[in-house]
Amino acid sequence: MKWLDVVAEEDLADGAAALFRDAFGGEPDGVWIAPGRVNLIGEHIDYAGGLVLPFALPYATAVAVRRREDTVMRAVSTHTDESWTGELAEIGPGAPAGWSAYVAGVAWALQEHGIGGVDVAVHSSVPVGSGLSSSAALECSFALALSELFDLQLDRNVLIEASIRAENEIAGASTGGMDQNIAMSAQPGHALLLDCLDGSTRQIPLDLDASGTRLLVIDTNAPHRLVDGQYGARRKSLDTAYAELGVTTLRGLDLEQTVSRLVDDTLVSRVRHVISEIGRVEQAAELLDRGAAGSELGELMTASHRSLRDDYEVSSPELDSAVDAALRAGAHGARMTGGGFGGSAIALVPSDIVEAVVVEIDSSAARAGLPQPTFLRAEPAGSAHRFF
Ligand code: GAF
Repeated sequence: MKWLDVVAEEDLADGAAALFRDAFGGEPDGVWIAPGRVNLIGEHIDYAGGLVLPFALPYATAVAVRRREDTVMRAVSTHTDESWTGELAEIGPGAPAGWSAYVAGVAWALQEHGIGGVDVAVHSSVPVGSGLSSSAALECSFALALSELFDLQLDRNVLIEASIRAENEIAGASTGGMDQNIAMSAQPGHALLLDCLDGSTRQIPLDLDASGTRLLVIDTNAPHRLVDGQYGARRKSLDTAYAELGVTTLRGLDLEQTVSRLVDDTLVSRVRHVISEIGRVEQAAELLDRGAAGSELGELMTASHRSLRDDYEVSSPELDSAVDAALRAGAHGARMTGGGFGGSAIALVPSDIVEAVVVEIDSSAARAGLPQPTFLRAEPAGSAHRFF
């Protein structure tokens, strides 16, 4: 069984600072850290004005950053030999491409607030391409770094918006904003109920121990891609549904009445997912308010997965295998988490059967000839901050 160890913040920061010295010489001005996330429930509805319930993971990204006297930006990472050097003024949609779009994009989005050139070195324990929000962890750690280094005095909401613009406009991933919100707003021991219609948030205690449960994160090691056409296609299908229904959001609409007004079967399925998923998040939040993170929450998670698999069609054989195996082995519930099409699943598991569930997921993947999954620990962690 493959487990991914949590890396202590000090070691993450050391890794970023060591790379900084190697690549650029001298010391960084500081190191900033932001977390990856899982979403407990409320999937593919942030861009539809829905409710989502993510929490931050103890896996995170560190950026070591130093101001420059000019308008050049240089970016390096321990994850790849691919580095980037460019002028701030050269940054725009599609330029640069690849991983550096996420940092360059943040600099681009904050330029109007008065930033100059920087050198940045990245080191992360969030697995890349696993649907655990490595991109938002990178954007948000760097956005906070720029804000503090250039004394921009910006509210976190402005940094969230800048991070979203970096991802949407420069990296070309039309994502919805949940990931940047949780990276900037997470509190240890809590999930964040985020209302994507009005932007309001509520911290909800997530005490898994008190419910005798553990949340297992299963990285299927099947890479997920948000910049290919499928994610954008789901967003477009909702736009078509809004136009046919004459609405700007599906929030608050009655499921049966709404789908009866649609002709196209695919649109019916997409809309059914969105409206039913919003209802499941409301129920999940009520359960957590009562401190009940057990079997009822698990049932909602499994229903969410079925809806994502059958109605929204964003699951994959690897995700379905992990979810089915977890349920067979006695998990209270399981679902894909994040954008889907590969990536990660989560399972809510009675504490005393974690090992049995892990074994069943692992051996099911092997029997089906799928990649061996990696298991991660999921205690709700805190938000982006300066390490030194
Ligand atoms: C990705 C996106 F970045 C989020 O905005 C969200 O839409 C999620 O997929 C699906 O819920 O993580």
